[in-house]
Amino acid sequence: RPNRIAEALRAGRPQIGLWQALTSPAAAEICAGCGFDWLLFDGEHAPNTLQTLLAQLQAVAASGIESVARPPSQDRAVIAQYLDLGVRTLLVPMVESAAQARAIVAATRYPPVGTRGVASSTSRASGFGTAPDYLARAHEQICVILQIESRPGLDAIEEIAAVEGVDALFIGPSDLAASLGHLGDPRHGEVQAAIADALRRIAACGKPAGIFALDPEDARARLGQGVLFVSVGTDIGLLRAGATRLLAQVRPD
Ligand code: 3PY
Repeated sequence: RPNRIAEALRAGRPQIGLWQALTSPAAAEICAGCGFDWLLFDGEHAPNTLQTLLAQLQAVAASGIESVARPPSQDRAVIAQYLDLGVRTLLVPMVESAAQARAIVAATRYPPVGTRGVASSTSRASGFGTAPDYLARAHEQICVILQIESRPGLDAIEEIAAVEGVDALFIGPSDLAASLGHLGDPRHGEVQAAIADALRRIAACGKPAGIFALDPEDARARLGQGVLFVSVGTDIGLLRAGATRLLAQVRPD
């Protein structure tokens, strides 16, 4: 099955997604039926284990939605575990140099091109060893999206974008704000100016860009600017907003 995110990014088609941080297979299954292009399972800032990640991948498999996962780090062993579980699109945090980008891409490719360890019948990705051409063709279905979310990352955009196998660059506004001296204030003018400059430079490199939108208006604006991979909210945010609104509608003042 081709990776529809990779195909869409190459074709310039926007991909709108939702961040899953509850680590709940039921929440993922519900959100998978809502029409988003992708769901992201967050291993960096949500309490996911490999087991909860697997359960969520299984819960959404029947829906056909594309799953994205963010590993907690750039560790090659963790990336291999995510790929073996069947994650095909990776969002890798805090990339700050071409050397890091090369190592991440290498972690997603089998030797001699890369460094990914070979699992056989133990890997869900290969249909537990039943997909005969998995080893030869895995790289065709893997989409590598790297996060630019620090001042060194901004400085290295061109060299990171030039690394073969990098499919898109994704701005993390919260970490970027922190790195630029505006912790907790991603809407600060200096942060927003840095994001605008970063998006222009990513486009000039001919790479698709992604971003974690701050609200629906921000998401629409980013899509209008040609940002293709846009996260528009989180399962936690939706639950909190819905529950708060419901109570306000029925509790007497
Ligand atoms: C950030 O905003 O820093 C992110 O990584 C998205 O959650």
